Amino acid sequence: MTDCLFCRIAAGELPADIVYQDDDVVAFRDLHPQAPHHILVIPRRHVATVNDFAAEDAELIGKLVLTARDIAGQLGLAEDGYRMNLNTNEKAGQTVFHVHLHLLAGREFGWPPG
Ligand code: DGP
Repeated sequence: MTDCLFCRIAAGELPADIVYQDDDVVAFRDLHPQAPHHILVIPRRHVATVNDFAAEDAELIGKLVLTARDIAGQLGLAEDGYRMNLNTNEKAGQTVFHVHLHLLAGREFGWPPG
């Protein structure tokens, strides 16, 4: 059994509020939301950080973004605006080492991010 938290969520071994899934990606609500809508979109396959993607993963990377875009649209958030974020390694705030794209919406966001 893997000890990767997000692999286990993707496998259905741990509970999560899943909003979308297919053969390649899984999207679920963040346990500690930083905005009224905070959804994580992950590849099913274990990839620790963005640094570990290969050139051949371009389609999968695109799918993470398009999945988040489509979820934002389905939730009626497209016009109001949303943010996507990929934290990579500790200094950038990555705490779970399975790539996850944050989709945040439902409030105003500052720039630059903290
Ligand atoms: P990051 O800091 O970029 O690695 O984001 C990790 C996110 O994962 C953080 O916002 C909290 C969320 N998270 C951590 N553990 C769980 C969990 O067990 N379930 C869910 N749904 N989210 C989790």
